[in-house]
Amino acid sequence: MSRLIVISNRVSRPNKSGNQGGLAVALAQALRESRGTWIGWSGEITDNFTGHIGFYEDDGVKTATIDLEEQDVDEYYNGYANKTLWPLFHFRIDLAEYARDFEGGYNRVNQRFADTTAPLIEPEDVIWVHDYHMIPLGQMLRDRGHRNKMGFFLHIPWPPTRLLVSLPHHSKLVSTLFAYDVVGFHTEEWLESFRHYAEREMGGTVNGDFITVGGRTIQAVACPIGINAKEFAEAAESEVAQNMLRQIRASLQDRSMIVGVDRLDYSKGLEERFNGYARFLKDHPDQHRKVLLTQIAPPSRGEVESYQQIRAALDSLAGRINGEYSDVDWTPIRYVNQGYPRDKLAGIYRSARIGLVTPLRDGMNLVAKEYVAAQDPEDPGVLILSRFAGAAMQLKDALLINPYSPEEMSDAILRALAMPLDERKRRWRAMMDSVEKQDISWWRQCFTGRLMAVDRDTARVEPE
Ligand code: GDG
Repeated sequence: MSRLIVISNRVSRPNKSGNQGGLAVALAQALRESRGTWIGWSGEITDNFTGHIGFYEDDGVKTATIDLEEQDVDEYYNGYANKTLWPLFHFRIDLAEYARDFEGGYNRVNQRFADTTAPLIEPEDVIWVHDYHMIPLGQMLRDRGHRNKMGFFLHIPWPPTRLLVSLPHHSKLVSTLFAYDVVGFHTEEWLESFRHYAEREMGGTVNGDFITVGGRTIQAVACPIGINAKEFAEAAESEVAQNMLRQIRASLQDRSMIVGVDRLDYSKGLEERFNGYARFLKDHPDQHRKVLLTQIAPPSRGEVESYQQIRAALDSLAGRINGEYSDVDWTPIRYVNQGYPRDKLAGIYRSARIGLVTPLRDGMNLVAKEYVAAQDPEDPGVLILSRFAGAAMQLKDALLINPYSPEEMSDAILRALAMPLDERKRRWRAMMDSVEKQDISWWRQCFTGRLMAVDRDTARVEPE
């Protein structure tokens, strides 16, 4: 078995928090089996970048991390990755900032990763690069002479060509993707947009999964990421989750709870969610006191201004809605800016009659799948899901809504609250089948299966 090298912005070390996400667990398993290494930024700042690598091995998983300079973090991470690419790839060109320094910093840090990683790579290693922070890395490794099998997976949407061309030097960035052998997306929609760009902007030709541009052929595939469904369902049965469930139920006093769980990010549609819920309260005074919304939203990317703004906007919106509708013994929104350990989170999902997942645009959205996996099969809740989440392609038995429409959200909440048990069970079973079948191991296999099968001698023409 070839050794797997995973490269992503951050690495997640097993057992450090005891609270790893599904992606980290899935990659850790593959790394353990192949005696591979996970490489990324340590999250630490250094005064002077030296290329020093911190090597660790936890629970059979090797990690190698580098520290970055403050300017690197400003320009590469907060800058190009999160002020330029993230908003643009989530269709928010109004929020995207184009600055030469950001692009320079992004390329510099990717070169730093290439320099650091290159000596660690053996000829037979298979390299798997993750996400928008690292798009040009594969090309930089090829420039250093590495002929390894290399794959890239994008965890966020691929935007329509008409939006992507607003990025200065877009073709320079996208052309670096053709250094990989396999490029993966969550859904056919994102894949289709990528193909469109390759054809229209690069003069490429598409032949099934293969795209050829300028003599280089790559495979572009859709592999929807999943969760560890079995483990999540077990977590919902755990003592910790059951205690959480009891604690929440006691506080609800027979009211139905709607739950939202999201990083505090404008792409998650939190303002629209609060407005949709407010619309429901306005439309249905008879439902007051019978329902409440618990929104868990741990802050993220707090150094980026648009994230400070969304936080302030939500603080004020939650306050306004609660001010307008609360009574002495009922508050319609419980707005919580802290995160919870996974077991507790599973209990929170399970205690909610409705999972409200309303991103304006989302590569996949794992919360939707976690909500499904955490339900009681005998009395499952209802998932209300934005049609603009990648997950909507698989979870067709959710109540699919347009998150921009407060009316649709209000109607869906009413419908979910009234939904009979047999319909809830039928919808849940269909969704759970999909979540169980296309779980996190399936996803890993979907991508690495393609990558491992690449024949480097025949599958593609080497760059000049
Ligand atoms: C990107 C893409 C794609 C959240 N709050 C807590 C907590 N979380 C966990 C959730 C879930 C994860 O964070 C969030 O995953 P999402 O998929 O919803 O969203 P992003 O963070 O934006 O992830 C997304 C994903 O990459 C994978 O490819 O699906 O489209 O944007 O697992 O549970 N976890 C804990 N406590 C919290 O309070 N423990």
